[in-house]
Parts: sequence; C-alpha cells; structure tokens
Amino acid sequence: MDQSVITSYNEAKKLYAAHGIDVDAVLDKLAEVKVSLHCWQGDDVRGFLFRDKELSGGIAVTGSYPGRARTPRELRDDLEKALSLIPGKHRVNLHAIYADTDEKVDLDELEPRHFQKWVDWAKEQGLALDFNPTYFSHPKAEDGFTLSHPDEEIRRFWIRHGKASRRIAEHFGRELGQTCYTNFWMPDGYKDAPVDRLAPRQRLADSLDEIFEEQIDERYNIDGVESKLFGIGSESYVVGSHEFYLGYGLTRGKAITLDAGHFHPTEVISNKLSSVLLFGKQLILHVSRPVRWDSDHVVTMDDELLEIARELVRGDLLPRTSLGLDFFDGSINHLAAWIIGTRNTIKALLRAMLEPVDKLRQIERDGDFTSRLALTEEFKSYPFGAVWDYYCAKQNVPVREEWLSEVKNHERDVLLKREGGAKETVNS
Ligand code: RNT
Ligand code: ZN
Repeated sequence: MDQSVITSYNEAKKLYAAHGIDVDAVLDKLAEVKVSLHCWQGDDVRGFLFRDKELSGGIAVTGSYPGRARTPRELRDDLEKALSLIPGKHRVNLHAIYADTDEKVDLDELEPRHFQKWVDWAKEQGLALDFNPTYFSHPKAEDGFTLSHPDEEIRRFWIRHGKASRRIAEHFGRELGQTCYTNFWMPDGYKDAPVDRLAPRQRLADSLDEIFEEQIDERYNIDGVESKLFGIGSESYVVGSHEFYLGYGLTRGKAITLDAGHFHPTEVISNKLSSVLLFGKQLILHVSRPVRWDSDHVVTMDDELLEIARELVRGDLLPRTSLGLDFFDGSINHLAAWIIGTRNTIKALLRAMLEPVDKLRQIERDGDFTSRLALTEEFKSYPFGAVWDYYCAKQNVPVREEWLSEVKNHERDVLLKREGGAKETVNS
C-alpha cells in the first residue's frame, strides 16, 4: 500500500481517537454493508425480454452515451468491472425484463430457470440478488394501469406476473443463501384529476393481497412496496401513494420501500426512516437524487445522502434495511454512474460512522445546542478522506479517482467496440 495513504490514515486515526472513535472497528463494520446495484443503469432500463419496446411507466432515460450493455453477458461483464472498482462485497438488483433466456416468454410465464444464468454468475461472484417485477414497458401497461386496472383480464395478467416474480426471488434466496428483496413498484395513475380515487386503490390492495397469498419463507424472500408522488403521465394521481403503501405495508407485514426521489421537492426520506422502522420490520431504500421533475440522477455526496447515512448509522437501522440504488443516467459512462453512486453511498456511511454519536446524543439531551451545532459542523471537515483512501486500498480497489482511468480504458477497449450494435438498437 502507498506509504502516504498509511501515514495520512494514522494521522486521521489520532484525531478520531480523541473523540473515542475506533477507526479500525469502523472499517470492519463498513465492510459488512452491502449496496444493491441496480442492473438497469447498465442499459438505460431496456432489459432483454422486449428489446424493441419503448421505456414506459412514466420514467425516462435521457442521453445516448455509447456502450450500454445489449446482452445479459455484456451487462454481467460491466457489473463485474464496476464492482471491481467499488470497495466491499455487494448485491445486484434485477428486474424481470432482464431474464436471460432464448425462449419467447411473457412476464406472467417467467420461471426461475429463465434467470438461472444470473444465479450461476452470482454464485461464482459471491453476490446476492434482489428482484423486481416489471410493471412497465409492456403492451398491457400502455394505458398506465397494471395491478389496479379496471379490466379484469389485464389485472389478472399482472397478478400472475407478481406471483411468478416472488417464485423467482425465492429461488434466488434459496440458491444464494442470502435473502432476496423483491420490490413492487407500479406506475398506475392518472394524468388528470380522477373522479374516483378509491376504486383503483381498492383494486391495487386486492391484487397485492392475492400476489402475497403464497407463503414464502422470509429467509429467502422479503417483499417491499414502493410509493411515488407522481410520474410523467400520472401527474395528478398515483394509485400507490405514500399513504397507500405505508398503510398497506404496515398492515401486511411488508417492507416499505422509500425512493429518495419520490416525494415533494422539500420533503426528504432521511426524516422518515426512524418513523417507518419504529412501526415496520424492514425497509428498502432506493437511493437516488431528485432534480426538479426527474427523480433519477446519479447519487452525489449531497446533504440528503449524508443525512440518510447518518439516520441509518445513528439509529442502528442498517440491519433492517436493504440499501439499494435507483437512478438512470444515459448521458455519462454507464459504469461510472454505478461507481460514483455506490462509492458515494458507502463513503457517506463511513462519514456517518466517523461521528462521535454518543457524545453528540448526550450533548443534545443536556440541551447544549450550541455545542451540538459547533461539533457537528467541525466534524464535516474532519479527515474522513484519509480513512476512505485507506479503506479502498485495504479492499484492493483504486484509491481516489484512480478508478476513472480504468473506466476510460474499459470504455475504449470494450464499450466503444459495441457502439455499432448499440446505435442500431437505439434507432430501431
Ligand atoms: C420508478 C421507481 C422504480 C424504478 C425501477 C426501474 O419511479 O423508482 O423503482 O425506478 O423499478
Ligand atoms: Zn425506485
């Protein structure tokens, strides 16, 4: 390891030790944290089942950066490369449309075997898998409704898809020996103000109840439900609102999924974690970054990311939280997006773990808000960067921005060679 990395680390350690923080112990704890990398950043949310289908569901990818993965093999290669530049052991989050099969199979007919290649790969790589049924980019989702559809036949199709998805997830959990988190998000909603807000919500609740009827061992699969405030084309009403899923999840024992980009612009999820986990068992996080209408920018080291990390650490919520990412940026290198977002998420947790929480808690209980503000502000410039560099070196991944040249080389040697094929599909 580079001597200067070690020297800076030792200096930093002394400063933290003065506040009773054992940095080596913090790094052991940090190494336990797994982030679920969302496969859909690798190919602009296209998937492999319906390659010609436009992305729908009120979500959008902008940008046409070259080199997105066009096959499951390419996507796995890219994930491997990205994961090799991120410290720690992590998870991969799949969507149903990423099935790896030559069969022509519809969403309601999917079976575990259509994902066996993903499972074999995950085993070989020592990764866990998470799962999502796909309630968009499909002819039966074109009018914006799925599980709350008024047409019984369409609604039943989507119920079958939900059931099939849970069986796939159970298979992941069983095969990989790590619980799979299955996240249910559907875009259902109206562009304009509805007359009847209740009936679609009643149908959604009924559909979900039916999907969850089958008992699945929670060692293998845990289901979560994700709300949203609005989407493109569902500006006035989303069936699965926050209140809907908070009520649904808590009464049905399901995990609540909070996406950082799914709330009012001044509303933050960091302030919700302690309440949700006070009453609920499990949380799934979609760490994302909202920018105006778009909820899906690459995660940066902003105040909200830091606050989410602090909440998870201070409240000891990590053991009950599945920490995943959810953004899709088609305007930059697809691997870099994963790497930046994941490294930032881990780095934010490190920063949170390097705060003298017990001392700060005591100061707050004593009512000394002057010291609380003074110390939390001073800690913002404590040398966490030296600890982060050491952690990366210790985990055998590039220190600081060294990873960028590896990504650039990979782009030149691998991604740009895909360009012809990628363009063809983009234009089709
Ligand atoms: C959409 C939700 C959802 C999706 C993924 C692709 O607004 O955030 O989680 O981004 O399922
Ligand atoms: Zn999300």
